[in-house]
This record gives sequence, structure tokens and C-alpha cells, in this order.
Amino acid sequence: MNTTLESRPTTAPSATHHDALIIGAGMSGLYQLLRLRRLGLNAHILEAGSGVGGTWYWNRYPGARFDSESYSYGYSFSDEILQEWAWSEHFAPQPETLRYINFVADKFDLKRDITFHTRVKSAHYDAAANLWTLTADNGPPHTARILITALGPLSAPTMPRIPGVETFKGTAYHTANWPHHPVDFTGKRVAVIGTGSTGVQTIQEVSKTALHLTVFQRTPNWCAPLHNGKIDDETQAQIKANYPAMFARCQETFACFLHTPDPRSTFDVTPEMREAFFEKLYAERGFGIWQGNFRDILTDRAANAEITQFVARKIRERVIDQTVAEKLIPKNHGFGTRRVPLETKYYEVYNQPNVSLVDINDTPIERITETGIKTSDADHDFDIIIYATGFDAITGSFDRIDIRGVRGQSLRDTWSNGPQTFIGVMVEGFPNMFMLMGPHTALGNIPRSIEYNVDWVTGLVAHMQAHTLTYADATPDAVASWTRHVITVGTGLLSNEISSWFTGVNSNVEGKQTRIIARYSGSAPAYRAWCDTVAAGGYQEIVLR
Ligand code: N01
Repeated sequence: MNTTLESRPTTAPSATHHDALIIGAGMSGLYQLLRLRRLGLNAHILEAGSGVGGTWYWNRYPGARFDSESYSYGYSFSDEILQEWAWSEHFAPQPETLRYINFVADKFDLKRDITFHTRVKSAHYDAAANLWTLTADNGPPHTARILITALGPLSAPTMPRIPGVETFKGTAYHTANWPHHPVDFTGKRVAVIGTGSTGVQTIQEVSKTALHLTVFQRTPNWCAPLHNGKIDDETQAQIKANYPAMFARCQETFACFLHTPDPRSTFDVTPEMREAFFEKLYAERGFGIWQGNFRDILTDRAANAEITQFVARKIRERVIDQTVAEKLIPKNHGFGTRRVPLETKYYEVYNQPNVSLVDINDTPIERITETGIKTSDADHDFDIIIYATGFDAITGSFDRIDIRGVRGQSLRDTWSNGPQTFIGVMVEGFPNMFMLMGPHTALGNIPRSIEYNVDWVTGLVAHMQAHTLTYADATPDAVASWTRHVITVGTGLLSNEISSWFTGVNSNVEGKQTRIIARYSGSAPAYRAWCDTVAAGGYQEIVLR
């Protein structure tokens, strides 16, 4: 192939060589493969799983589904896909999403450029050859001039550090490593540890059939109704006709969802109007109550207290046993300051006779035993334990790979005091490495951010091709200025004052107990404006040669 980025390895003759290597065949990796292929590059994906889908490949737990409206979540770049694919529900379940991603991969014949069953262990930059060498858990090394990390911000699952985990004789699953076969809970005593978005979805589903379900909760979350439903034919036709307008709306909103903050402040209106607005949002589909609420609920403590008290009242109304209701009401953070799990009759689950809640702040888990879970006051026996204990988010998937830059320095060490990036895409000293959905990018409605991220990286690669450039590295100044900007924008946000994956905290990972500003928390339009300015200015923040 005759492209300027084409290169032959000089250091690893036995290695398999490509112009660009992409780690991960999730939504970002697949779209990036297509875009690089269209530039004429010989691009290839290395993927740990046996199929495409990333998040939607691994997270097959019962109840897994979108929290963003299905039609706002799919790829927007191909009219053909938009018209051919029909989402069945407003918030599609995981099997449908996985089918969708396979449909897209097959449509563009992407799988022929993917090596599956291959988990990348290391990625080292060779300065003399200006090449990246990747090694994996099997197969030969791979080399490429360009390295694209499409690892996903939530892809390194973490097990709790509880003694005895390995001793349990029943069946145990982490939600993000769910088996490919159906799991039957009928007649089973089941435990779920964790009550984040994943735990909430799992609990709702398992409670329908388990003989008994015991939920082990450390921190309750503020959940809000999803209001899912089937998409009828008429609505389907409207969705398909309105795609351009809908995606245009997503480009304008704060976080690329269909919802965006109301321009009013909480105290601009009377208490009656406020209550009526909260009621309306609580009755509406999706993230409206979080993303479409008064503009100050996530920055002003008094405003946040209003919506927090409203949702607390709802929980008290929905849960019959008020002792249980109080346990389900968060006390250490306000509504929306952690990711809001969307639910379908989640609170009503606790009214069922086959469900019990263990608050592990009152009765801590002491150990996992051969037969179940021992807390400070009881031995609970189980057939199945489900760990819905989350991820080493944002930087965790990078930490699992030994990534080394121009001086042999490791990325893990470079980020030991928190990530430092240029627009979340580049790291100084790691030339030609481009991150999709890396730390310090705008996340929000992820596929919308992915498409922008991929388009921007593709633009840079095309610029390099056009100008016969083979080397791109962010300048230290560009990194320092972006990192400062991310911290400034994130300061004052109530969500950055509480531990969660948003702030890079994971109690199960050594060294991840201190809160950091891990994501860009300004608006998506502001993020894009910054990145567009870089491209329009000829990439002056990047050393190109
Ligand atoms: O992970 P989490 P998640 N002992 O970190 C608990 C996205 N998502 O997988 O809060 C006991 O939120 C932990 O307790 P605490 C979404 O962005 C999207 O649920 O640390 N408990 C918490 O309750 C979401 O935010 C969708 O005190 C322990 C839970 O485990 C993100 O993924 C669906 C523990 C982990 O919650 C992550 O969600 C699902 C321990 N040692 C998820 N360690 C859709 O939109 C952890 N916990 C479709």
C-alpha cells in the first residue's frame, strides 16, 4: 500500500506488521478501523474476546441494557445502517446491542482485520525505528507505526478484596465476565454484591426468579425510573425520518444525550413549580431527571438538596418497610453527583418476600466462605454469588498493559499522580499513540463522543499522510495546558467531591483510593471546540515530523 505512514519493521522481523494497530474491537475500535481503512492504511485490531462489541460483548449479565435512548446511542455515520437497523425498545437490552454491533461489523466487513482471543500485554515504542511493538498473551509480536488504544473507560473489572473469595464452592460470576450461556436462578439462593448501575439492573432481573436474593450494599445510589417501552411501527418510522435532527440535537447538548440542562436555576421558580418540574422529569423516559434538570443542581448545594429531597421522598413512597427505605437512601452524596442508575421497579424489589438487603456498613462482610458470605452477625448460604463490583475505571485498562514511551518510561508511572494528556487523546513522550475515550476526554453519551474522537484522530492521521509526516507527539506545554484546563473545569462540581469511578476511586485497587479529576467535565460542545481549534490551527500543539 502506498501511503506515507506505511512502514516496514526493522527491529522485529518475525513480527506481524501493520500501518496501524488498534487495541479493542468495541464501538470505538471498530469505527476507527473503518476510518483508517478508508484512508488506505493497513489497520488491524487486536481483541481479547472471541467477538466484537467490547462492553456489550463482556457485560452479558441479566438485565443489562442501555441507559441512553437506543436510537441516540447507535452509530450516526452511515445512513444505510440507520435505515436498515430497527431498535425494538427505547432502551435496548444487551443481546440486541451485541447483534447490532455485529451487524455493523459485518456490513463493513471489519472482522477480516481483527485478531480475536488476543489480549495485549505490552506496547513499547522503539524510537530508532519509530515503531510500536505489541506483545499479546498468544501469537507473534505485532508492530505498527500508529497505535490506537480503544480500551474503553469501563473495561477492567475488579473483584472485591474480601478474604476467601477463591474458597466459595458454589458458582460465582463478575457481571463483566458473564458466561455466554443463560444462567437459571430458579430455586437458587443468590447474592449480589454491589449496587451501582450494573448491580441495580442485575438485582431487578434476578429477583424475578431466584428462590431468595440477598443484596449486599455498601453505598446506596440515587436511582431514577427508566420508563422503557417497545418501539411501535409509527414511532419507528418517526425515528428513522428524524435521525439527522436527533443527532444534531445530541451535538448541541451538554453531554450528547437527548437531554440537556434546563436554562433555569432551581430557585428561579416557586416551590410549587419546582415540585411540578421534578414530578414531570421523574415520569419521563431516560436521563432527563439527571441531565435535563435545573442547570445548577450539580454545582449549587442548596439546589442539589432540593432534588435530593424529592428523590428521597419517592424512595420512601415506593419502599414499604421504612427501615429498608432509609438504608436505600444515600446519605453521603446528593442526587446526580455519582452516575445515576436508571431502574425499572428497582425499589419495589425490596417489597418482595424473596429479597433481603444487607447494609454492610452495619454488618460488614468478614469473609467469603465455602458456602456463602459471613458478615459480622450471620452466615449467609448461597448457591450463586454475583460480584457487581465495578471497574478500575478510565486508567485501569491502560494500567493492565505495559505501555512504554520514547525513553522507555511507563505510562502507568507517568500517570501515577493522575492522568496528564493532550485533549485526552495524546500523552507527551508516547509518539503516534492515540487514545479513544482516554482519560480527560468528554464521555457522556459514549458513541457520540467516540465518533468525534475517531474523526479527530482520523483527521490528524490524514494530515500526517498528506504532509509526509511519520511522527506525532504532544508538546509538554500542550499537555500541561489541557490538564490544567480539565482540572479548572472540574473544580466546583459536586460530583468531583465524592468517591466513585468518576473520580478514579476504586477501593479494590491498590493506589486508587485518592480522588482525582479523571474525566473532562465541561460540555461536549466546548470539548469539540477546543479540539477543532487545534486541527484548524494546523496542530501546533503537536510536534510533527
Ligand atoms: O460499577 P460501580 P457498575 N464490597 O463502580 C460496590 C456504566 N454502566 O458496574 O459505591 C462491597 O458503579 C460499590 O460500592 P461503593 C455506568 O457508567 C452503564 O455498577 O464503592 N461493595 C458499588 O456499589 C456505571 O456508572 C450501564 O461503596 C463493593 C458497586 O460495587 C459504570 O458502568 C449499565 C466492593 C460498583 O458500582 C459502572 O457501573 C451498567 C466491596 N469490596 C453500568 N467493591 C448502561 O448504561 C465495590 N463494591 C447500560
